[in-house]
Amino acid sequence: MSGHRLSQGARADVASKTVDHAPPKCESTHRLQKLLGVTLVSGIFFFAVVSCAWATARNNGAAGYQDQSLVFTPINVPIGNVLIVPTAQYHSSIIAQGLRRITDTDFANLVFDNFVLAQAAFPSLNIHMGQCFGGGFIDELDHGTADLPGGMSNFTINSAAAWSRLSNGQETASKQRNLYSNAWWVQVDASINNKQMLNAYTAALTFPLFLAPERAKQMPQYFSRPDARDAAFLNSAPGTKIALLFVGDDRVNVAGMIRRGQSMYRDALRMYGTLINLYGYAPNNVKVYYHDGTAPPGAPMGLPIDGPATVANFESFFLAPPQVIKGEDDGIFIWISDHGGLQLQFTGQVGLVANPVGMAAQAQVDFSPDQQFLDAVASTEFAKDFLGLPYLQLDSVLNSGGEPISVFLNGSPLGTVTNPTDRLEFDPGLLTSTNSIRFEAPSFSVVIGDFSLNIQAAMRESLICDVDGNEVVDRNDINAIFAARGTAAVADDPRDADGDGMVTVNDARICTLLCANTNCAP
Ligand SMILES: [Ca+2]
Ligand SMILES: [Ca+2]
Ligand SMILES: [Ca+2]
Repeated sequence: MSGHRLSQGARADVASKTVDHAPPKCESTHRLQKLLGVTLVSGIFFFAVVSCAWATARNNGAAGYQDQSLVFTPINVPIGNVLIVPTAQYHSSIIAQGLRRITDTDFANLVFDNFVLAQAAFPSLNIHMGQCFGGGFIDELDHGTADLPGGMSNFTINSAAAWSRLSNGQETASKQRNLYSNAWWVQVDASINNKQMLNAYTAALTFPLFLAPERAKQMPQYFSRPDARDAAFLNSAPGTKIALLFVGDDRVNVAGMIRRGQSMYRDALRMYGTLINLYGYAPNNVKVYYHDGTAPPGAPMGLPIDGPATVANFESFFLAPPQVIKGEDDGIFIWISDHGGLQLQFTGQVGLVANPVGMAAQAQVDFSPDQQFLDAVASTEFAKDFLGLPYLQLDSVLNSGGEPISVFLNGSPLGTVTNPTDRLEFDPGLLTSTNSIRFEAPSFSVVIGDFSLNIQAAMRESLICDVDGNEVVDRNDINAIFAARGTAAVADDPRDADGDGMVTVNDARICTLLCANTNCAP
């Protein structure tokens, strides 16, 4: 069963009528939503959103952003001693070095605790999320977290992909780039366009090299509050300006082989140059954390890397910023070019119960994920893009005896865990529209706390224009497109670069721009 979702048109109307400028207190309403799960009627959702709305918030222009927090799954516990009723919610994350997660909630709390609650007035914040699933970072900033119910008041965020969608890129020789990040950078690079925030987002959507089929798959997202922020530039704050460029991992999965890439390094290099040369950021005020701290072999020089992209270095930008942030005159820019992760996070406490003599103690949790999450885990398009297999992680557990806990997904054993951070990988094909997770341990002293199902994307190379599939766009591909001109495109047709359903001369023209070598030489 899919989750309930409020129509975004209704939401925009509500926001425009609201006049309250104070951060509304809505965390308790969100808890209520979570607890009520699928039994919640749409009228209550409507009320909850009204109570959380800020004046003049903008969602993707008129289209609305895809709100990850309004997606819920029904949870049942047919076996077990329910101490705290389990609920489930989707979260997006940044994947730092060591494949560690920085979740959307972690991120929002770092911003709230260090840059909002610590100041007399809100500084301004501009965020670019280039990674997969990045749209899932919007809802925490919009609705708030337990640390700051109601969210913050002075920010823009744009993401390359909606919360359940991948962000794609290209590793073709000398053309390494993340498709949306590159399109957005072109817009904010003052030597070309010098775009305001909403304009940059809108123009990036139709940038010729951010091809229509990719645009439709990725569904870039935008949100600002108040909508006066739409007119902001990257340097619009008159006071101190600091920036974080963070690339958690720069590898690419090509035909199941994980290898070092350059696309995100080059993205970071371009963005850094624009901040320094065109928007007047002081080099010392721009922190760059990239992959393992070293530039990829063969890449151009010039990116001053401050260290590896670890969780600790990410946090250090907020805990000890390069220059002190004092208030509303100051501006913060956070830019992520990364892989991105997606979690289905279960929160609650279920005790194992004793079974007949001689059998292990058990608990079982049944759930039905949203179709968007299933697609992200299980579809053939997504499966080849993983940095690793999906995994189950026990995020908290009461296990005073250190007992081995065996975990089963739909009857298949995933393995045994004893420590809360142990990961159990699973075949994505195991997950279906209705699932059960069973925990077994020798005794019934074990209590299962929070756990999560996780996927981590690797950057996928765009297949557009590479007709013969040799990972290079060259004249052989262009000739094949030209030869097929006037015919109908098939599904995911690499020859249909503009996505209009036909193979035409225009597709050949676009693909010529993507050739790796001069004159499209092979
Ligand atoms: Ca989220
Ligand atoms: Ca080719
Ligand atoms: Ca076409």
